[in-house]
Amino acid sequence: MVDSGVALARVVASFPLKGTIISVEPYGDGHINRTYLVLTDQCRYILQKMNTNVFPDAAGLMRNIELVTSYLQDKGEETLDIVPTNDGATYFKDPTGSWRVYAFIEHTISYNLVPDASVLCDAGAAFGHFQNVLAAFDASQLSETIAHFHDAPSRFRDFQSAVSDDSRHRVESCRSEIDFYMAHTEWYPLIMKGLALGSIPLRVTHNDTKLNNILMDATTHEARAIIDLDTIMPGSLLFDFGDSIRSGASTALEDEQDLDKVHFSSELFEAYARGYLRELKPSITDKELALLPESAILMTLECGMRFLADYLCGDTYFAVDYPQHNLVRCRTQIKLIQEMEDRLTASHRIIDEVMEELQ
Ligand code: ADP
Ligand code: GN1
Ligand code: MG
Repeated sequence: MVDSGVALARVVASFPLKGTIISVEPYGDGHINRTYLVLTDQCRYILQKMNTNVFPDAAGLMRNIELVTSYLQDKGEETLDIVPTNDGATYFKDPTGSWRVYAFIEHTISYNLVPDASVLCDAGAAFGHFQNVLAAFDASQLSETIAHFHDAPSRFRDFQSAVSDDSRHRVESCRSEIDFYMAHTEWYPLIMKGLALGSIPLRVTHNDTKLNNILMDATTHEARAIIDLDTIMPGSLLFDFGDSIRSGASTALEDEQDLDKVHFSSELFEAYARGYLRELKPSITDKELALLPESAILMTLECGMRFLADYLCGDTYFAVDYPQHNLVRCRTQIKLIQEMEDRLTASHRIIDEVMEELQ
């Protein structure tokens, strides 16, 4: 579904944008919000129709982003810059939806697929640094934008309901994928149990650390800004590490249909871990360190299960380009998980070696 030109013109006119509007075009590859690039004769902006199906409390969400971005700006970090509406609000609401505008972060590029290991090492360092900077942020100010976001046992219960409801009669088309997630139940409590017991510390985490949520400098390829701050909430560092490996240490796109091209790359895993641990070595706990390889498996399980549940429910959550899209995404995740499981011991060795190297 696209927004009409008339609706977009009215929305854009509600923000004090510099210059005359030249175009408003769909932009980027996010699965959640509807993102547009607004080009004027003076500069560019990002316009987003917030997904209020996913984030019902747009006001709370924008308040979080305002708090986090001003905190980051005070610390001298490059971050999202909210452009307030003509009335000074953080977003604009009309019958078509809830809309926000960010300054376009110029001369950057975001990757869906990592071009080489050094880029992933920089991404790891950037997310590690982000974690460090947020360590002093008072999380009690934040509202929970999505409840139970990385609660894998709760995700599994949703998945089981999607299977038993079978509302779109799709279960028969994905029996083996369903069986795969049913056979991995022992994994799901791993992080939530640690958080509940206190053996894994609760921190302020990004919670959506996939590769295209980081903007790299277009010339130097170094990380510039971490974006998509919609899910910053209390969580585990393992959520963030695991999700970055899920998306960054794959040799193919998340929706690659040819599974022969999809591999978990130990080289990329090592590169990300090296950058991440360079930043976090002083503050990561032994327990967190010991679970880094497992976190990649768990976060890939969780994401694949979410894709499959959405496929079974008729694709109401993630944006899709074709009817099997979520199933295709779920299959790439399964392939990655299988290879991560096969190489779990090697991944632990890599973490040990990286830590030794950093001594
Ligand atoms: P979603 O929640 O749907 O993933 P994002 O906020 O991640 O939406 O935005 C989608 C894409 O738009 C990003 O991956 C990035 O490429 C681009 N993008 C978002 N905000 C900016 C910005 N301020 N400057 C430049 N590019 C941006
Ligand atoms: C979504 O918003 P985006 O496209 O950066 C999703 C993540 C998934 C990811 C899978 C709020 O991320 O949790 O891991 O898709 N974000 C939300 O690609 O659900
Ligand atoms: Mg995104």
